[in-house]
Amino acid sequence: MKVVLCYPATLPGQKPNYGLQPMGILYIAAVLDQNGIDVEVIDADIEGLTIKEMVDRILSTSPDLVGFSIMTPQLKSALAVSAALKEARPSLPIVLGGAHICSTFDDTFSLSDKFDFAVFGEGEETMMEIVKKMENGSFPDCLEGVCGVIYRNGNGKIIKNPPRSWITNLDSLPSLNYDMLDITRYRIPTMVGNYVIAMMISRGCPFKCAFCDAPTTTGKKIRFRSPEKAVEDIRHNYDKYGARSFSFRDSTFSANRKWVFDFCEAIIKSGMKISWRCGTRVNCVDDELLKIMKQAGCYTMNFGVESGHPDILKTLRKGIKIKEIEHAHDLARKHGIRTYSTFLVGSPGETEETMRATIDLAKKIRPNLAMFFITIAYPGTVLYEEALRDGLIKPRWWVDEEKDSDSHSAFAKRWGWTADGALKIPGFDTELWQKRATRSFYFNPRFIWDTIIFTLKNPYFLRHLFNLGLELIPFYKIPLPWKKKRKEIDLSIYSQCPSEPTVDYGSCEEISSGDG
Ligand code: B12
Ligand code: SF4
Repeated sequence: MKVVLCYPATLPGQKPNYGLQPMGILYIAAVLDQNGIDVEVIDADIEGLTIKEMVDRILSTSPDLVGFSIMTPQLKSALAVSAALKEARPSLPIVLGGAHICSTFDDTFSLSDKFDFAVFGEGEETMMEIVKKMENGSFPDCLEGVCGVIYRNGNGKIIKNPPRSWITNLDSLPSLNYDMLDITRYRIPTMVGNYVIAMMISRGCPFKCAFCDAPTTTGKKIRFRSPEKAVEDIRHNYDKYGARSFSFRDSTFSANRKWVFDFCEAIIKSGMKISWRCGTRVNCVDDELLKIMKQAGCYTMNFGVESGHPDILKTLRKGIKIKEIEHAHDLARKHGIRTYSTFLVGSPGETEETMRATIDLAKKIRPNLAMFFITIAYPGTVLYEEALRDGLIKPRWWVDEEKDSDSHSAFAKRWGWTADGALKIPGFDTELWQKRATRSFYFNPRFIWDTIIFTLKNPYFLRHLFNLGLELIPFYKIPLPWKKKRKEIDLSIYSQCPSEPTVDYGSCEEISSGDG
């Protein structure tokens, strides 16, 4: 049986300069491969494939089962490709999985009948069980009772099976095989080296930030791969590909202090000279911890600052104080760890005054890079429920949102810079303030000076500056006579389906019920 797993292009036909390996499908592929199943992975996003190219590429592999991994912005692209695949091969089974499905469950069935089933929660064990059952039984009956699956049965009824328990022992998972992709394509502006390897060493997040989907999609209880296994994985990539640059995408990398110490000690002991990036909370770091992280190769740290105003931090349930934000940045600077800090613009209650506080704080803490993202209420978050209740968003805004690939650069779309799904805050212009904050931070003489000095010492950074410039300057808006407006996806991909939309996405508890 041949399984093809695809990470669809967010903006079909637009190739990004930056990106990371899609780990969700790489994990599923690793488990299938370990069990002798013929599996192929296609990252259509990094390749910037068009809808037609995605369809052709998938069909050329003669698959028996096709799976798409989607975050909310990739839904339409996945449904458009599915519709075209079904037209070419009506009996080809298609499955959806990923963060969007983990937070909306059966909702997508009410938008399209061009896919057969969806997997919510972790996909490794579920996909393995499905593939075995498909090899021995008739489809879709074989999906009956498989935990973590939602499917349309022979009578067209949508059946939601019980959730699957989270995988408690992450050491039971095989290492990822990056050979399934061309690793040299992957890089990010915050890291050194020609390419970077993405890894996820823990899963889950115990915190409760109102805007974040991580606890919903990966569980509220944090689970770890052991430091030994994690270092073994790094060693494998270090020896096999000569990889020196790693991006750890764990939700809160330093949530467990002891684990970080053990991990850093194991890296130091291994003698590997690597650079890595991780993301964490400002109140999950301290002097001693940052010291050992730096010794182990921590190069950049992403702090979720979100706002410079205590009221907004409170509304967002961030659970951090302004003092802690300042202290964490001071400590990182002391240890020579670069900081990349992320802020939100247009949260509930946002005003010009709260935004000024955010801009002032951003300049005061002097991160090496900063991003001002527009606050988006993703399904499955507390923010979604509250914004809906307060009339700040439309229900299922991601369905109505017109995706016009000419109106945003791929970078803006992929890295959450766009206003699709922005909250409608009375009297506050979110896009204007996003631009203002960005300009104010990057045109600050102190930032320019710090960056010039850094670039002189680290000439590799020039390439990032050049690439970022290319991504951010809106060349795509220039109306060249030979350029056709690329509007591949329109709302006609939604077919009339028998099922009702799921208005209440349920709480995180629904999927966490299998939690240990
Ligand atoms: C890495 C990452 C990224 C990378 C993605 C690179 C890539 N090529 O994958 C980058 C930085 C580019 C990115 C961008 C964005 N991200 Co992001 N990202 C993450 C992060 C940190 C880890 C995701 C991951 O790789 N997990 C590891 C794998 C193993 O887990 P997984 O993906 O959940 O996959 C498992 C299951 O979902 C399932 N599964 C997944 N795919 C499939 C497919 C099939 C067929 C099946 C059966 C099962 C299945 O099985 C997998 C294994 O168990 C999560 C937060 C977190 N800590 O989880 C946010 C997260 C997924 N991102 C999120 C968001 C909002 C975004 C952005 C929209 C905006 C932004 N600023 O972050 C953009 C959109 C990108 C796009 N494609 O359009 C949200 C998702 C919200 C949603 N409803 O979709 C999350 C949860 C973070 C959050 N704060 O809420 N992101
Ligand atoms: S923002 Fe960070 S700390 Fe907060 S819930 Fe999400 S992953 Fe956890």
